[in-house]
Amino acid sequence: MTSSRSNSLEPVNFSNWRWQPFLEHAVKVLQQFNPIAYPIPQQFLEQAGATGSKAQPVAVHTATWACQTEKLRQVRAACVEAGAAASVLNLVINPSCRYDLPFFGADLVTLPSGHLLALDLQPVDRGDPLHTQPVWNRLLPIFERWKPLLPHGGPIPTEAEPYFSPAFLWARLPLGESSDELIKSTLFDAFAEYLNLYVDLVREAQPVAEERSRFLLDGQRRYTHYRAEKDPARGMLSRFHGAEWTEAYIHEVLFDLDLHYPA
Ligand code: DBV
Repeated sequence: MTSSRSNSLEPVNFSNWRWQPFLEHAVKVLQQFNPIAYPIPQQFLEQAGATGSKAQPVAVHTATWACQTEKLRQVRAACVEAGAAASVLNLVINPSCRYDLPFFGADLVTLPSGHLLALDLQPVDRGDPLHTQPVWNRLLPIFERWKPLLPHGGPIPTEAEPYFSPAFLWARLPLGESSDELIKSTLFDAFAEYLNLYVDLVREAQPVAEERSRFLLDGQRRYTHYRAEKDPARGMLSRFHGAEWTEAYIHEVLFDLDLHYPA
């Protein structure tokens, strides 16, 4: 359980949360960019709920960590802790459209049915080699080293393909001690390497011209609309916190680009 959080830069701190070291690592690595808090309404900074049965309710806590920097429009982590029912870290780094950068996306999900692990530097416009090649040339060798160490997660919808890179690291693991080990060692190291490359790209990025920036914004919109529309967490979050809270969380916090760049 968190003590009451007053702003989005305060680290989320659930006791015994599987993903705590991952979030803490990301927060630490981002310090070099002098982040400031990203405004998050109190009901989304932390929210308590319940799942399970009336007779045996399971407490649920959902919290948001978020920051912004000159080159990163919004960095946000959706954190869910619900004991055996669910444990999630969904981290998305949304770059400013003034910089030719991909998104960083991590979806680390533990459910009673197993672990679902997704890591990628996701393109803003997959069809533009000027945007993708400089990233993929550096990301693919990293992907090739980790891919054989994690069991593949199976097919993803073809309509989702434009939003992923060919270095999408995607795994499903059963619950159990050997998966716990794999997550703590292999997955953590893969996460750190993907993030490390992303941070290098951010450091190197130079502002783009106005026209390029409009092109990048268009791609960011397509990605954001897709993620908001297809958010796989919608069902789970609605069970935990209600449909109204969940829709507001998705559109006003998790995928909020349109609020800041109205069409
Ligand atoms: N996913 C989110 C947010 C979550 C979240 C904001 C707050 O975008 C959790 C939580 N993802 C979440 C949950 C599930 C998934 C599944 C709870 C399980 C849904 C269920 O089984 O009920 C990657 N995540 C998935 C799936 C994919 C991804 C492909 C499986 C979808 C399916 O089986 O229908 N999400 C996808 C992805 C990124 C991402 C690649 C970025 C790297 O964030």
